[in-house]
Order: sequence, then C-alpha cells, then structure tokens
Amino acid sequence: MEEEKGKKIEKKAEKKGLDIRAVTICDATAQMLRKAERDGVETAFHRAADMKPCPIGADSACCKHCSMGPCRLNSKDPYGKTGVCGATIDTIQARNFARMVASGASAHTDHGMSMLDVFREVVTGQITDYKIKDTNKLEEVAKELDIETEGRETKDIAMDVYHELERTYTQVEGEIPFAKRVPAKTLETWRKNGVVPRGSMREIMELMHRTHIGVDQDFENITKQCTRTALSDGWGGSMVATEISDILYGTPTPVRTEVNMGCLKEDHVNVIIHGHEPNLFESMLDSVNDPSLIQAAKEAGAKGINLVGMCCSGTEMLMRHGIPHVGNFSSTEAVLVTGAVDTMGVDVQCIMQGLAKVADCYGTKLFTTNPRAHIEGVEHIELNEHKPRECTDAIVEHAIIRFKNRNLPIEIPNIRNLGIHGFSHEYINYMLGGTFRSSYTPLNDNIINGRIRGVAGVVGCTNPRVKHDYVHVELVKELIRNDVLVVQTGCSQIALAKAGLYTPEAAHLAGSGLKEVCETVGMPPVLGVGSCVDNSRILIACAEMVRVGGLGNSIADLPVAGAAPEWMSEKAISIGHYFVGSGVYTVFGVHFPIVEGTKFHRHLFEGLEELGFGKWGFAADPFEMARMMIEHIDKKRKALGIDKARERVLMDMADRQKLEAA
Ligand code: SF4
Ligand code: MSK
Repeated sequence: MEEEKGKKIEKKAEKKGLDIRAVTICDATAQMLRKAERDGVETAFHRAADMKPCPIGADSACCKHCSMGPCRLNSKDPYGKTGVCGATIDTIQARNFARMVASGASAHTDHGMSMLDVFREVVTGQITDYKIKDTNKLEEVAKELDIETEGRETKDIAMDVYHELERTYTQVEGEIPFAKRVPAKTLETWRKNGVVPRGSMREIMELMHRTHIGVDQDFENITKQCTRTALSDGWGGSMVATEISDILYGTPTPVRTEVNMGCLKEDHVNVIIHGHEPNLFESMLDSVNDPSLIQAAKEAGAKGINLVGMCCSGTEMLMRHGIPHVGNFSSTEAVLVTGAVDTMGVDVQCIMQGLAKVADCYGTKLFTTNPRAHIEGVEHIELNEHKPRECTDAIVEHAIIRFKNRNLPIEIPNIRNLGIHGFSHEYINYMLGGTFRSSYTPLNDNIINGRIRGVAGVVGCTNPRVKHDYVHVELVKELIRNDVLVVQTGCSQIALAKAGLYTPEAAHLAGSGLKEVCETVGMPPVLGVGSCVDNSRILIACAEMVRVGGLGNSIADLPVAGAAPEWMSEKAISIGHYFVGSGVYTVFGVHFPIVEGTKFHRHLFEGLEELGFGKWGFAADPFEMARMMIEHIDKKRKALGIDKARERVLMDMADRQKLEAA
C-alpha cells in the first residue's frame, strides 16, 4: 500500500517536471526542488503548476453564501447578471473581500488574545515558565494607557494593563485602548467616517453578520465595516500581541544572525519551529538548552541540538534571540527535503497540510501543538502554557530518536546569509537619536531635507503562484536605489535577508541620500521589524513620524507607502486594509481579488482616499510597483512642500559648481 502511494507521487512529480529556475530565485529552495523531483516528492510549487486558479473565483465574481447559489457572474460582463437573490457584482465582491478581512483579523486577534491570556496567568502566578522580561516596556505601555506607575508593584501595574488591554477584544461600546496612539487628525477621519473600532470580537461578529445573505447590500457600507474590523486588528489585536510578546519575552534589539537552509547541521539534532505564536518557540529554546536533553543528543551520536525557525515564529525568534532562520512560507516543504530535519513543531497559521506528506517521505517527525490546529494523520502534542516543557521536551526527545535512526541520505544546501535583524520601534528611536535624546527627529529631518525620499513597508507572504522571492527582492532593491528606506516583516524580511540586504554594506545598493544616512548611522538600508503580527510596529512608527512633526498632521500626509508583493493569506488582506484605513497607499501583487472597472474596485482604489483614508493599488511587476509607490511618495512630498529640498540634496558636485559659477 505504502509502496503504491510512493509510486503515485513519483509519477505525478515526473509528469510535472517544474522549470525550477522559473519558480524561485532562492538557490537553496531550487536545489531542494530538484532533489524533491529526484525523490518523487511533490510540493506546493508542483501543485500550483498543476492547478490553474478558477478565473471567476480569482476575480471574486462568485458567491456561495446561500444554497440558492453558488452564483457565478461573468467577470468580462460584470453587470450583465446578478446572483439568484439579486446581489450585484459589487455586493458579491465586497462581501467576499469583507470575509477575507474578518478571517485575517480573527487570526491576529485570536493570537493576540491568547498572548493576553498567558500574560494574565503569568501575572497571577498560575504560569511560572514564562516571566515578565521587559518591565520598562510594561511601564511605558501602562503610562500610554493612563495607568499609574509611580511607586507601584510590577504585578499591580501589569494587572491593570491586562484589564485595559482586554477591552481591545471584548469591549461592546467605545474606542479601543490603542486608539490613543492614533494621530489626532487620523482619528478625526475615523470618527467622521464612523470606523473607530470597538472590541475586535464585536467588529468581526458584525462583519460576518452583515455579509450574510440579505443583510448589507451596499458595497460602500460593507467597506465601512471592513475598515472598522481591519483597524481593530492593526491597532488592536495585532498591536496587543506585539506589545505583550515584547513585555513577556523582551523587546528586540539588533542582532547578527544567519538565515537560509545552510543553518541546518548534519551532525546535530535539527529541530524546526514553524508558525506564529512565540510561546511554543520560547519554551523550545529552554528545552534545547536543557543539559539532560543535550546529553541525550550526544549519547545518540549528535554534536548537539540545533534549533532553527521558519516563517513568522522564526522571524520573531530571529529578532529577539538571534535564532537562525531557515526559510519563508514557500520553503517550508523544501526544507524537509534536505532529510536533515529531525522534528518540526508547528502551531498556528500558514502551516501547509502538504507538510505532512513531505515529512512522511523523509521520516521527519511533524507535530501539531495548538488545540486550534490539528492536521489529519499528524501526531498532536498539545502545548499547555502551564507546563510547556512537557510538549517541547517531548518534541526534542522524538528528534533525538529520529536522529539516531536516520537512514536516508542528507543534502543540506551550503548557503547561509549573515545579516542584522531586530529593529523594534523602540530601537529605531534610540538608533536615530542616541540614548539621551532618542527620537524620530533625525528620520523626519532626513526626509524633509530629501536624503531619504520616503519610507516603504514591504511585507507579507510568498506565493508559489509567482516566482518565489523575486518580486520582494526586485521591489526592495528598486525602492532603496531611489532613496526610499524600507521596513519589513514576515516572509518578505526573510526573502531580502537571503538576498543579502540585511548588512550595513548593502547600503552601496541604495541611492546616494539613503546611502549617506545608512553609513552615518551604521544601519542596513532595509530594516526587519518582525513577524506579520509585528506590522503593528510599522503603524507605531508612522504615528511617531506624525507626532515628531514636519511631515503633516495625519498618517495620510506622510511620504510613505506599503506593499505585499507576493501575498497569499487572508491575514495579508486584513493587514493591507488596516494600512489603507490608517492612511497608507498599499500596493498588492500576484492578483487582486476584484473585477477591474467595477464600482467596488473604484471605491477601494480611489474612493477611500477621497474620504481621507489611504487607498489600494495593484501591480504584479516589481518595477511597476516601485514606480507607483515612488510616485505616491513624491506626490506627498509635494503636498508637504518638501519636494524642492530633495532636488537640492540630489544635486551632484558638478551641478553645485555650475550653480556657484552662475
Ligand atoms: Fe447567490 Fe445571493 Fe445566495 Fe450569494 S447570497 S449564493 S448571490 S443567491
Ligand atoms: S508567515 S501570513 S506567509 S508573511 Fe506570517 Fe509569511 Fe504571510 Fe504567513
């Protein structure tokens, strides 16, 4: 039976024969895809090549919200017919888009609420394996929330912070706590448009209600609730997840570390953690440092235990502890093809079900750990935060057994890329202003004087529907070449780290203005700020740029833009929409799930900006994407009256001499 199964996979892979150079620019992934084909193993790249996306679904021109349907409209003639209930193309698209936002926002807010649960239990002493590590940050957050800190015990402050932040999720009426962080003019726009979030549970519930058959059938009104829900993610669920993770596990500061598959070690027991919640990884860090487990690994013939990360769990640990990272979303199956991974522990989000089969082929032990996320046929060892070591020690023990029984050839791509990661908002503040006057003032000054043209957030997933890492890398290179400082999170951060842009030396790829700033401060032209939940750090940075002054009164005034060039998840849509809701022009790649030329399309791509928000954009090509973002940044510079300063700063010596002679 097993043999038959193997033969079937082999046939499939043979039949497909991917053009590997056309699907990825990551050399390690390419090497492993070649090996996978030799071994007869299928990956998402093969499945993507084998399965054409449904064109009607891709354009979001179908609805299955009730059993009078499913109803399929024609994206070539979108107003030619309606659904059985009479729903128009605009209603159908807006509802589909809204449900993506609801799902994405729920992923982040559920994650954030779990972090808050752990925080509460730590504060009350029910959980003892995790501790409050960053009391300074706790106090800073408390002060922002108007909680008294002077002369009070950490525990009392923490409990007040918990109660206040719980409102982010559960509050039925009133504005969420971190609305306090939103620049006044941006908040005014939100209030005017009725989109200041209440608790995220309420917002997500209402959005799901409104997208039910026969409820909200006005695309503009649906979009309004979409915006409110997405903002409850960005300035709510995600922001709380980031802040609580920093308080519990430490606020990141720059750390030199390596990425790519070469971080696996053939002579070590290799353990990978993949997913999104830091609780699992933090406990695993303790497990792999436990002398008795290290001893057991040595007795099994290994030189030690090698812990590495993947996807966003990996990016958080890279930022906080300098743990090496072996690859982003599209490489999660490929890394198992090395045969060197003894166990992979996963928690929530972006865990491909296909991992189970690939792990099986190479004898890797795959474990699910979160009660929300089991995989059929995969062993589940639940992480109980009251005794997390039971789970993580067990995963290491299984890894040691697998190491001892390794019986397949191992091939690890010999590629590692050194870089500097860990630029939290707090550190950027310090880096630019120094210990005694930490501030964003130097950043704003350099934007005003034109050395830095603007700031771009380039974030998000990778997607086997497009050439892996290519759009991220080319887009970022083009932006920095044009003096745009880039901040990054998630899988995009890892794409650029693999491309070698996380070193101060990469400043030579930047335009002359940005290069000068990087060289003065000693920073790379691309700053990694964490996992996809940590996009909230970019919101905080935007708010700080407004607060420091000189660049307008709202986030919508700033010369900034955002992009998710290879997005794939519903979380990405929620993130994109909270940036748009906050005032940022946000460009997505791959494919935008809307029929072009419809009223809903116009509303997202133009109408929202007219209401004082940001707006959506789309381009599949990285150079076109960069052009659109730079054009927007220049438009904002002009509106601020700082466009001339940039022209002056970019004059070269010959230009200056000409001027002086005149
Ligand atoms: Fe069709 Fe309307 Fe039902 Fe959607 S809600 S499936 S458009 S009948
Ligand atoms: S892991 S959401 S593929 S960034 Fe956050 Fe990467 Fe996108 Fe998942």
